[in-house]
Amino acid sequence: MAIDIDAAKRQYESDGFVKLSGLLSSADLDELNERLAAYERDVAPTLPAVDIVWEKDALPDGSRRIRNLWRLHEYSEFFDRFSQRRDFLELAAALVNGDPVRMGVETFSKPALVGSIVPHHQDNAYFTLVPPDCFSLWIALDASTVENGCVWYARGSHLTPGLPHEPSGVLGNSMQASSVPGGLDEVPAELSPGDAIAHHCETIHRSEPNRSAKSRRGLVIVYKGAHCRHDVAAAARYAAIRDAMLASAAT
Ligand SMILES: O=C(O)CCC(=O)C(=O)O
Repeated sequence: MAIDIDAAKRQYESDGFVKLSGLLSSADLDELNERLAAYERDVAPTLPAVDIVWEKDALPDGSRRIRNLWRLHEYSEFFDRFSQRRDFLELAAALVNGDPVRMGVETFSKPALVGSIVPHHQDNAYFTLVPPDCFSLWIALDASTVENGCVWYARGSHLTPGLPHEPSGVLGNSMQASSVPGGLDEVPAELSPGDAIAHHCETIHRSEPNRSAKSRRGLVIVYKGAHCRHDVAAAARYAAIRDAMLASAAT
């Protein structure tokens, strides 16, 4: 689908997120599903612990499912290329107000029965970028519904940036907002496979556990402006929380 960039930017700036229905063709989607299956089979077993997160709970047969994969572009030429498609970079240039840089490629899988919660957070608590000209393109690989734990976005919350965050105890999302403003206008992002949401890095969002029999997988590509810099103190605070979480997961 050709993206109407002007309309998307208007909605993104007012709400902090915008839905891009039918972003991927069914051929794109088939290829992504095949590549991801191959990645989980061939690459995942070789990844260092920092680049893969497993669901804490096991399935009834004792097997475990992957929750997150980080930095897929560093291990796969396909995901590196896919995430820098011309149409994605054109959208990114408009939303980051400058030259776009693809920052990361990751998955947020919420496996059937055992998919875990993502607590309220703003992504920039992790990214620590100044100015916060950065967004995530969350692409649905499965139908994403309230029942299987779709993402909920708080409309307009990107206009209250920089909420304090604290350790969450959740593997894969080491931080959560310490408190959230009252009266959030939360909207569930129900998506069909191939739809996507672009969300600003200061938009408060969260998702519920998946206790349903249907998996809910998202491929997430993060873009920032080349002009963004790190807030060094915020980056050090996040690194300390992340490292403590990794150390406790390893014990
Ligand atoms: O997929 C989810 O449930 C959460 C995604 C998320 O937090 C993100 O893309 O920043």
